[in-house]
Amino acid sequence: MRDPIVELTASIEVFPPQEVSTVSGIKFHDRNDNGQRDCGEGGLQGWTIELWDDTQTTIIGTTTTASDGSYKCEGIEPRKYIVKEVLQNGWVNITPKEVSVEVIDANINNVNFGNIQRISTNARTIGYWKNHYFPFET
Ligand SMILES: [Ca+2]
Repeated sequence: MRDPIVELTASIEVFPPQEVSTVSGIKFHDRNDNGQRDCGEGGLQGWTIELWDDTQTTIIGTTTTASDGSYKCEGIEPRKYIVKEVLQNGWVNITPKEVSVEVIDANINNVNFGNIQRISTNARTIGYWKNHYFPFET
């Protein structure tokens, strides 16, 4: 074997691509006040959904629900987030207003928010009374 005339060496650093993911869900009118989306419970359009960092000091972004109530926060980096709904006047949240999610290497779906409409301070929708039997429950 011959000796090389010139010996070349090189190093290449390869970084993994920055993973980006999606957090999505549905905002729906929880007409029967059970915290779940049932048949016939439509989406709520035009509601603001906020994406915060997990310390809730920095807002990462906002989006608005579409006509079917869906929303999607795309292109986010892996970390923990808080997803919040912004309540509108006359509505009350049935599901938690804030949901903590940890994006690792996959999309997070089904971060859903259910709301009912209040007619007055103590009023509930007809659906509420189908599921709650006064005076046995408070
Ligand atoms: Ca429901």
